[in-house]
Amino acid sequence: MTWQWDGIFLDNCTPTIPGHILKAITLQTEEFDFDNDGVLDTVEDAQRSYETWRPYFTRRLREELGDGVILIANSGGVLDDPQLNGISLEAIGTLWTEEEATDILERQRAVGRSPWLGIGWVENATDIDPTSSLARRLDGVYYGVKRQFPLPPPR
Ligand SMILES: [Ca+2]
Repeated sequence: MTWQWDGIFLDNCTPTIPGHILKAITLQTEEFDFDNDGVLDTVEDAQRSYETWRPYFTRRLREELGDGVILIANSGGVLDDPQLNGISLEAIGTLWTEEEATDILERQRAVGRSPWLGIGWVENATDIDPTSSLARRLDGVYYGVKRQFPLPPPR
């Protein structure tokens, strides 16, 4: 494979399906058959399947891309995924305290690949100080300012 990128950012690679994604799905329909077995599935089925297969997805992605490709997940919390080089957390200061974010990032660093990369996304003014403080304290952790895009309305 020829490519000009050194890595992939996996948005919404969270421990569970994020609530806003489930809401977007169920606003469109609550009758879905995501495993195509002819039997309707529930949101709980989808959640269990996602939790079971998400680690398999990152493992298979790593196997396909090789060790030289940087994989970062926008994790929304603890992933402890050994296939990743790092994770990003949104809204440190709003959703997470600086201490909670430090713990989540350090857990991922302990099990993840080298080079380690962590990212804090600033979404609110109250995130600036704790996110920049965390980036100064922890090697390999950076921060950026994220622009929010609202989900499109359901059809
Ligand atoms: Ca089904």
